[in-house]
Amino acid sequence: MAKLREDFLWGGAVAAHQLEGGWQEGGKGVSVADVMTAGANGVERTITDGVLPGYNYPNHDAIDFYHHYKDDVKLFADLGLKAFRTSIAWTRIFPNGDETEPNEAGLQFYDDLFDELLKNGIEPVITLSHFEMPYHLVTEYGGWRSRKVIDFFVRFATTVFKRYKNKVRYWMTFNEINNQANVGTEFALFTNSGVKVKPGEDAEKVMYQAAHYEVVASALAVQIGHQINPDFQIGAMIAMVPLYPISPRPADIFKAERAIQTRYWFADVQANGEYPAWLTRYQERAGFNLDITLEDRDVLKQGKVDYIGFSYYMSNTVKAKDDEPDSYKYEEDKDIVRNPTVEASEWGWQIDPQGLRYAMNWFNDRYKLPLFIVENGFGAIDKLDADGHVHDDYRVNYMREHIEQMELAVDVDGVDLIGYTPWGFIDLVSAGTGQMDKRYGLIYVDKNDKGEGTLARSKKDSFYWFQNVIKTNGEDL
Ligand code: P53
Repeated sequence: MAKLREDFLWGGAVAAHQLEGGWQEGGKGVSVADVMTAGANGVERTITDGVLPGYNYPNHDAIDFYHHYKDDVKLFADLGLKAFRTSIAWTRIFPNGDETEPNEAGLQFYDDLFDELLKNGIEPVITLSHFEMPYHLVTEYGGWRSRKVIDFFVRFATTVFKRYKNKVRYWMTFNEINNQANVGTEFALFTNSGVKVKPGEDAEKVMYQAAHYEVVASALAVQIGHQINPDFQIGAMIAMVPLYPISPRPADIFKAERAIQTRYWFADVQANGEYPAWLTRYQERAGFNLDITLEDRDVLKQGKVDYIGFSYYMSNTVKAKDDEPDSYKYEEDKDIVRNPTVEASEWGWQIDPQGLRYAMNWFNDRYKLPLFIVENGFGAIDKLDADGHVHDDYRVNYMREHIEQMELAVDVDGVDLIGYTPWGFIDLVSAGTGQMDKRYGLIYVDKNDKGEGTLARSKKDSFYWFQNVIKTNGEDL
């Protein structure tokens, strides 16, 4: 089967704050990830007011990639990776976010890392903002509530586009920009936008404003990036969780449609260059009175993305309330119901390989842009055998079934796919829970939730399996 592109980017994905550590090395500033404590399965992470004594902040040291990257890149080359997706920690380049001059030590770190990757035949794929904006921008400007942050982001983007214009070709602006559609929990708005909702505030209104400034900033970055290097491919990055109706009842079907619109309008704006009609009406009717200017609308039109990067882990299912308002409002924390036809992981993430093929067709029909699967994977508690090895057949099964569906979407459905970079292919800190023991890796890292361990790296069974998948360009699964 397969029929993937000859230059298909088999890779692996991580984010700076989840693996680098070195939170104060090389002049790095404090990021939003640095003020989030370790949670647990079912226990949310706490967002503290700055870095306080007595708390466990797992991102501070993470897996210390900052000091291990040379050896780690050798392992990545051994795995056969053609691409390595990471982010540039904004706080290494602009420690507070609002400086006018960048921090040279931070820029040099990524020069060294990218050189090491390229020397090993691995192409860096870069996310500009992956849940790690400078914390100073939160305390001084309220995060993306402020229009000023557009300028700070654009300065950051311009700086790294110029510096790495001959080393990086594939970029993404904001990681999972659409997570914040879920305004019912504090996690997404804080990690996406550095926004804390105040008592009495309408979280939805705050989200729509912050997200608007982000899509404008993203469109500006696309325009500027193309001026700096016309070969740049600059993508959106969307957390794709297909939303199915629980039944064929028309109200459930329409509820699912509204849920999809609510979660994916971000991609509509980034790919089509304009807001969808339903959302403009929704915002007007709600009386949000947002700061969206004619000039902004023009920027959006001129800054459409080149491709859609997306993560895919699971699907969800929704059910209409008995008394839906005319707007058919979708509230992610309330409207999701268990899908009885699929299994779920220990964290309740519903396993649905076919949903990946569905998602690829959906994106393709809607945007007609190349796709890039920049995250997929299975979080699990791994057990070491007597010899210290991890036999993770459950992870191999998950990846095999997803890659099969991915190949059907390419081969049978004609989707144009750039690459596949499984998430956390080296164990790292979980974004959602701050755990180390929720592992996605093909490479094991000896560190546990308490922070104990030697940090030694070792290959799991899935490493050897994926090595062969890459070697055969997806023919041998
Ligand atoms: P963790 C929610 C739903 C889907 C993807 O997630 C998500 C989240 C946020 O938790 O995040 C992405 O570590 C994200 C990564 C993250 C990965 O998925 O919570 O881009 O930073 O680590 C897996 O298990």
